[in-house]
Amino acid sequence: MTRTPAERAAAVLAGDVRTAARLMRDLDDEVPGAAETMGLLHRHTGKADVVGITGNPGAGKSTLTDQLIGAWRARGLRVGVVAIDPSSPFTGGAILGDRVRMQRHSADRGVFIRSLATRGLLGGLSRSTRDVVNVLDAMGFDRVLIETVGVGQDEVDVANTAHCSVVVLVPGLGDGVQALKAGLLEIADLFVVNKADRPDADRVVRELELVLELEGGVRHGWRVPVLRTVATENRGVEALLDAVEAHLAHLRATGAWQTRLRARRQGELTDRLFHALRRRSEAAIGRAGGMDTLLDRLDRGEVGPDALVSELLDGAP
Ligand SMILES: Nc1nc2c(ncn2[C@@H]2O[C@H](COP(=O)(O)OP(=O)(O)OP(=O)(O)O)[C@@H](O)[C@H]2O)c(=O)[nH]1
Ligand SMILES: [Mg+2]
Repeated sequence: MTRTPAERAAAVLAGDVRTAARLMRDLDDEVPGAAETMGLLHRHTGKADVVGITGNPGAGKSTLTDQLIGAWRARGLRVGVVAIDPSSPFTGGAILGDRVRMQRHSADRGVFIRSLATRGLLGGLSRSTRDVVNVLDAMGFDRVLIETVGVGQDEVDVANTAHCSVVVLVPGLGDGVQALKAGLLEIADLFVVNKADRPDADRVVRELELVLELEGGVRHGWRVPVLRTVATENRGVEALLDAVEAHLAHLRATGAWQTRLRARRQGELTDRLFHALRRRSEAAIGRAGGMDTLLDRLDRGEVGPDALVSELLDGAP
């Protein structure tokens, strides 16, 4: 049963979950026609509020995500989730864990959960993530949550994709100063100290508040709050949700919401451009007889590297 891109796009817009899931996979695998379908959907994006949730492995991000889904659903909002598994793409352990953890929402048509394995490829993760976010956005989900482990570039990419970035810390693992070191202060719109049932929680909150005070703690007129949650007991979740919603309202009131959407579009465009250029380069190298042939020509002094780049890329399809 092959359908045209227009038919698939229409099905996704009508909320057909299976077609959407299939499209996400096809985009990932660069199956012909998938990009065209996404092209048709793109003008239906730019409506959802995108929320990033990041933090150390085991900080409780998935448990918190699960509770946030429940809380948003209780307020009548539809929620899409992208859970990014940073571990090996082969084990899939964490993905399975997330599926089980968020299972209670599996029969709810107002919830769509998609897990992604990170890719070794340059920009692979952010491209897949952005695709999934865009499909969920086009489908009309009110909130799209991206769960990712706080590891370097990924969390920065997610921060650039999200309207609101929630950074989860836990007592014992790291303190406020550590957050500062990790560069998390620059990306956090909200801090959550999860596992607040543990003894050191108050100290972490105080330290973090101190660091925020020293650093100003106010970004674009928004005072970055520090909240406490016990995700496993659903404690503090309503307050967290209120804070996220307050931040989103602040963004809308100040026009920053559109600025962040534009930053997301820019990331998407440059990602795709670099990806396309990489593809083009690889194809050109192939047509020229492979890397060794090119290196031989350089060795013989026939041509310099810059001239070779021009030769390879100019006029290439
Ligand atoms: N005591 C306590 N345990 C918690 C709390 N929140 C989560 N946990 C537990 O911490 C463990 C990790 O929780 P996850 O939600 O899987 O954490 P995660 O950040 O999604 O982990 P990764 O996706 O593997 O990075 C689980 O055993 C949870 O039950 C909490 O508030 N208090
Ligand atoms: Mg998780």
